[in-house]
Amino acid sequence: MAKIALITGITGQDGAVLARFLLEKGYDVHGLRPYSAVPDEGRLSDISDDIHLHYADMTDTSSLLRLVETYQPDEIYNLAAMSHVHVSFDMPELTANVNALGTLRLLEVLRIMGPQSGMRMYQASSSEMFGHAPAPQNENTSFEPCSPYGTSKLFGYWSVRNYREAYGLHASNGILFNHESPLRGEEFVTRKIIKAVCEIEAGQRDKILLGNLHAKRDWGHARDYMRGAWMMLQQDIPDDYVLATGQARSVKEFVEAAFSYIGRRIDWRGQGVDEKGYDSKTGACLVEVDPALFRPTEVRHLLGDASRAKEILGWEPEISFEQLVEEMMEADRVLPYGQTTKRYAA
Ligand code: NAP
Ligand code: F7E
Repeated sequence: MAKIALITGITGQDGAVLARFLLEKGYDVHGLRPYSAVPDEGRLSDISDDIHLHYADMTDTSSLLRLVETYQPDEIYNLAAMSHVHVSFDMPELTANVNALGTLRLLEVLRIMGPQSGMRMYQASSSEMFGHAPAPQNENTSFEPCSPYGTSKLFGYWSVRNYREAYGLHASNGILFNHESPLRGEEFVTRKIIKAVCEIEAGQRDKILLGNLHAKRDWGHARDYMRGAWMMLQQDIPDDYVLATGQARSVKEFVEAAFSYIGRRIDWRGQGVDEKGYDSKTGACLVEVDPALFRPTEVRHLLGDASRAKEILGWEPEISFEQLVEEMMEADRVLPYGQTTKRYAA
């Protein structure tokens, strides 16, 4: 019989990637669909006939309980979150309600179902929990979160560990470093850069405005990371694992990689808010800093050490940084008649 998976956050980047991965493995995939006046199932449009979406919300315990009781999933992937770090400073209470209490609500549902139900849960924990902790970071690094998003995720992380110990639940934390894909939301820096570079190439805009150009992130591919999340739930013993590539690059380096794909080189001049990126051939200004995009506190350097996942799960990333940039550029590149070159298939 097909295994049943329930994905919270199925309409997000990771949910859409994981749903495709699980369908390929023969799972019966169910997803939680929060109510919104304008439902956005864009990322799921090509698999909408193959999955089951149900109205439920991480802030509504009874909706979660009803779903889990009705469909008795073998595996639950808790990916739902208010996931934008900058926005979390503007909406800290909502962030905590969805990310922290939402995880607790789901754990309570699993506690009610009991360990004998055999249900397994994956919790989408984040490298943002490391915050100011020096790089490289692994499972033994102390957490020093510096955003409402980071603190909310840390509550979820510790709740998973506590419920695992207290009630014998099979629940695991994946501490995932940044991972991207063509399905990444446009408000995150990689997709924002990629889209802007494609529009500059097509003559639809002149420049891109960015915040902190010097922050460093360990960027991997969502497909590799969702495979890793699934691998965690195939283990007999639940545990916590870092997934990362072990390579960090600055926002500037990501900008350079995206422009290099369309054959343009960037020369940087100036400092701080006056730092600008110029086309090395034409001298046109292509990148400027907008201080409104700075965060009140910023995680400067994330660099993951995933050796534990490699040793115990046998997980390693398969998609390189260059392949990631190429895939994102190909998906967003604008043809003269206004269509993208390729449709993304996960
Ligand atoms: P995402 O694209 O922002 O997706 C978040 C999902 O959560 C969306 O489906 C969203 O639904 C849903 N959601 C938000 N509030 C909800 C609520 N109250 N009830 C039910 N669903 C709700 O995020 P992602 O990049 O796929 O990330 C997936 C998870 O991994 C998140 O928990 C994120 O915090 C975590 N994470 C991500 C990364 C990364 O680099 N991508 C790294 C570490 C951890 P709508 O579409 O309707 O808004
Ligand atoms: O920012 C800098 C920004 O918003 C990356 C989420 O998936 O990964 C993600 O969080 C860096 C930061 O991702 C802009 O200040 C500069 O240093 O793409 P981001 P994030 O904050 O790292 C973690 C692991 C998660 O768990 C989160 O859910 O880029 N940056 N200029 C900018 N960032 C944005 N968004 N926009 C800019 O214009």
